[in-house]
Amino acid sequence: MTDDRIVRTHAWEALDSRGRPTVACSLTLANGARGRAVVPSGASTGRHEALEQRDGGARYGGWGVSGAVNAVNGEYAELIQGRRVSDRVDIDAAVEAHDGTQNLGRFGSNAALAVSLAVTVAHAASENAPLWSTLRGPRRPSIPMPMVNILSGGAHAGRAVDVQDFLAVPVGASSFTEGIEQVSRVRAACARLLDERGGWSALVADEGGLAARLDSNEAVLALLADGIDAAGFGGDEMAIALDIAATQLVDGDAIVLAGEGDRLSVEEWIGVVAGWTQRYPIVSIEDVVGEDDWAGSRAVTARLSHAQVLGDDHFATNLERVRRGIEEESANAVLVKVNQAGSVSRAERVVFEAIGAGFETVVSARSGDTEDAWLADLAVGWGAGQIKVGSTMRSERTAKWNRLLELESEGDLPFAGRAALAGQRQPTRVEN
Ligand code: 2PG
Ligand code: MG
Repeated sequence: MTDDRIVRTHAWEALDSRGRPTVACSLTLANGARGRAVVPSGASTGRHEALEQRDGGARYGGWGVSGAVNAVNGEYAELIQGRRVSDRVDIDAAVEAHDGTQNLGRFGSNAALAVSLAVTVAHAASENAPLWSTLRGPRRPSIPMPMVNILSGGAHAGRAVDVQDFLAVPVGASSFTEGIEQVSRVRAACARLLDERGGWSALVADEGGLAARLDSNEAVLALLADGIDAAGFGGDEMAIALDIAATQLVDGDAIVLAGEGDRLSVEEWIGVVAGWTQRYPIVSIEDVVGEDDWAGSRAVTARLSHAQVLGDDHFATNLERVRRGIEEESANAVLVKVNQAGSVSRAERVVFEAIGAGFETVVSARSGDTEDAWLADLAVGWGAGQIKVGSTMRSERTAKWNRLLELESEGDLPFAGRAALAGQRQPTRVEN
């Protein structure tokens, strides 16, 4: 084995797709290999996520990360100097121990993750192997099924409507390449319909989707279903996924739909969402109730288990929460975000645990993301089955799609296909 010890660590403040600072890190190894990675950041962040460090003060409106960058260049550079990147799990553990807090908030999860990602990338470079092939997963590597944002509301679109993400899933596609082409036709059809219905398709939300300023959540859902029809697809070819991001809608015991002037009990709200799943070809639904509403989450899973019931803020890529969710059946799938976990190996453990228990996994980008494409390789290498990155435009989104297109074009990896979704049902649209 060539000498894969770390000889130089260098971090700097870069910008994410929202123009906010984020941590970037580059490592150089004794054998000359390098690894470089940039960390993403969310908008609708959960309470149980690992904690980013932000500077506060006047620079960048308080969003600066110079403190986290200094931690990497100081504390962490010293800690990892001379360590072998092939011991990446041990390096993650050493960084976590050095921070000493569960949420990595002392030096910042953005600092810890920058190191973890750069080590993972440097390891692949040192092996002269593609990143995906150097990862360990519970299943064989595969090209994931994409879940693609078409219309946005919530925290990603100035609360145009309450529901955060309206996504298309190309369930009939026989390859990733075919699926992305099909979804891009759906987006174009939805853009035309949005203009006809009083929206403005030139307004693009945080993840490259259409900012959906319509009268109600259901009006947006209906627009997506109509766009799928207009693009020529049936419900068995192109299905819908929703991310409600309901933690953002919780007020005490109620769910508040500000756009519609409605205040509902959790039970009433679950009834509304269940109605949608009957009228529209919805195959996956994320964070229907608040992140800590375990009883509500169990009720959602019991009622909607014909679909994939996905926990994002609810699990926060946290092993303990995922274990409890498996035990209590508070979902049947886990959204996996490495920056919620704070390290690649923590996220990896969540993927193992979830798949081992018969849950499915969706590897996800953040609303604040970058041109870096490591996420695509993580999803492939872990055999996660599904990936959610945003829409089919804006380079921080297409960087990941483009990496998957590249990997599929090489011809060695199978496409996970619709079998990757939990809670399989035949999606159909019911006319009222
Ligand atoms: C989500 C993500 C990505 P954010 O809620 O699933 O869409 O959003 O990164 O803002 O948490
Ligand atoms: Mg979410």
